[in-house]
Amino acid sequence: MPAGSLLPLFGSPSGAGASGASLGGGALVGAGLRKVSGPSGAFRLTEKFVLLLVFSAFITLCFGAIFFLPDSSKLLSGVFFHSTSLQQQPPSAPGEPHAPQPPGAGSGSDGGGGGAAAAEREAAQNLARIREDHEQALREAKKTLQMPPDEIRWAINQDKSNMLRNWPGGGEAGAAELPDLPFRKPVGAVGKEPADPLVRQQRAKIQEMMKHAWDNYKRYAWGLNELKPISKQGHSSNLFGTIQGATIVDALDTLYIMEMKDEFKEAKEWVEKKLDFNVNAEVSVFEVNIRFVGGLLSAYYLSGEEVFRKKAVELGKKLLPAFHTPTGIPWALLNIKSGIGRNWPWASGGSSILAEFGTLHLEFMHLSYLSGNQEFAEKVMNIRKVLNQLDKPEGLYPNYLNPSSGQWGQHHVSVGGLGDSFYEYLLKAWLMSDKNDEEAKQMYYDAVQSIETHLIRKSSTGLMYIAEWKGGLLEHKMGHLTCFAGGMFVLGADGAPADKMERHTELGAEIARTCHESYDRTSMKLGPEAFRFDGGVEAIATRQNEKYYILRPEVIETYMYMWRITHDPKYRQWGWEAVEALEKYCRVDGGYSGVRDVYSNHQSHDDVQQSFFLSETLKYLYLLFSEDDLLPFEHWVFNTEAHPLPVLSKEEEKGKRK
Ligand code: DMJ
Repeated sequence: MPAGSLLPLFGSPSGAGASGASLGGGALVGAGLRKVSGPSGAFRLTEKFVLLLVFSAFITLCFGAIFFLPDSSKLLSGVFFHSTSLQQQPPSAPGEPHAPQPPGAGSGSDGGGGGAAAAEREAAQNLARIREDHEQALREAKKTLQMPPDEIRWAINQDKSNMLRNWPGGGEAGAAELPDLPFRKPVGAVGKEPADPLVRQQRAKIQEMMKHAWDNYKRYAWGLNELKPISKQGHSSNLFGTIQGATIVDALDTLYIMEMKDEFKEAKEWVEKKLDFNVNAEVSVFEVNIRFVGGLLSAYYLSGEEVFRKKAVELGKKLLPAFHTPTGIPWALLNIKSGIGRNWPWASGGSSILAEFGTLHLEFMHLSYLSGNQEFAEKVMNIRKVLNQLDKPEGLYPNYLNPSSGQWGQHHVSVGGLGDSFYEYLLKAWLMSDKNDEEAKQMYYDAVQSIETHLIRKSSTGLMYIAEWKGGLLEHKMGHLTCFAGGMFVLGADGAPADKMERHTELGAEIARTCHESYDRTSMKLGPEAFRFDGGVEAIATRQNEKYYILRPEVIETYMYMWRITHDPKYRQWGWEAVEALEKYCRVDGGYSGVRDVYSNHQSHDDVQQSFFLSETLKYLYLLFSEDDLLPFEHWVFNTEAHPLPVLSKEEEKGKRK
């Protein structure tokens, strides 16, 4: 809806009964105006009464709008300085026809007539404009009043977004006009050499792996999203539409912390010259956020290079139309040119996915901080509000939520795919807020309590696992993705209620052990996509389509958190086993590839070097073999793609700069 329609939207609720009744007579209002402006004549009592009603409604509308509109200056200019505002009408919303222009509007010519005639013509034109606009406003008000309340809320939100379109630093020129922001010197952006010579060597080996992955990407797929290391060409996934360069953006911070300076420099130059978001592309909002926005934010916070801030904000702004739904729960897919969103066709009843809309918080809070605009933060805080208003079955969050009705879809719950990073972001929202975001903290620990009660089980030999919940029934299966939870539990142990702290560390350690078993029970010593605890097996994949490994990081991520917090040497040992397996089965001439069956002795490669192998798997391995001074947890929180984001103080979160 165009910004010009603010008047009816805000005017109608303020005048409820009276304006509702009078607005219902749009045709009468028009007739009344014609009578007033026509040749003089006597009015009958009923006509006078109607006129009085019309005028009082109009005055009520104006006053209502003046006093209740958040930005009354807009209204004043709209109502009282009308000819100017008409000439500057905003474009209609996509798909909506342009508002009708009165004859002659915007024409600078007086038609060559004399002064008096010109003045009369102008007066008539002004009157016509006022009348047309007034009628248009009444028509829209009437339409608005007939909408169901959900749609009214949605329309109001859309109007607010339109108003905010011109926020500081956010014009069409993109982020070129971003406010000045003194660069905060990053803490622990590079660490000291490990004291132990063996660990030093191991860490150097991981750096060499990064070099192999990067050099081959550069050689065969430079500028494309990912590398096909066997066929030695580019790989494009539909997650990013026609946005290019996923591997470059995802790898930036890993290159930086590994002190691969030349590679970082060439990556930065590519971002400067080639990274382009002005494309007609339908993208996954979640994937673009965690990889591109997250990668750019981290690159900025580590290096201080303004280009990364500018690009992150530019892209963040392109994602905002995804939130134009009746509830503000974003669409999963968005065309970043048209701003049209939709959900995955396979998602339960047109739902958005918990792990997707629940994994925007960290990045969006930083976008607000870096741009000085609160809209990003408001969007994600609204998601939380919607979630808080809903009943949760047994305190659990189903994976599907309908963005139009605001109701849950199927009652499936998972700490793996479709649910995982929502829980991660609750904990990390609290940590990233310097432990001020009490609401996130409460939601996180309550959620873990329900997960523990309803999903966490032990196998007959004592392996702890997190099952999936399908409408109250448990499926005794755990995904590779779920293995990240070990790291999350131990990271959150410190903030848990006093009587639960040890339990959270124990949960982390037990999940790490189970996930290690899932690796150890394969031929390749790499973990399957999913493993089961039924039909007589434990931590083993039983279905052929669950036996693959695509270079995922979650198990190594958990080793890294467990190591940092407990310093138990077994986590480095397990991490090293993974390095050896990766070298043996996934490394090929052209980079690193996933494998189709981790239980087989014959390598069958899937021919994809995932961008998260560089951003996550190799970064977590490097951190596992580094000292704790590299990206210390008191100062940094990792997004779900392992991009480090600095902790923001209370003032910074509110947009104030230090
Ligand atoms: C990554 O893109 C992110 O970690 C995401 O949250 C889930 N899966 C992949 C890696 O497995």
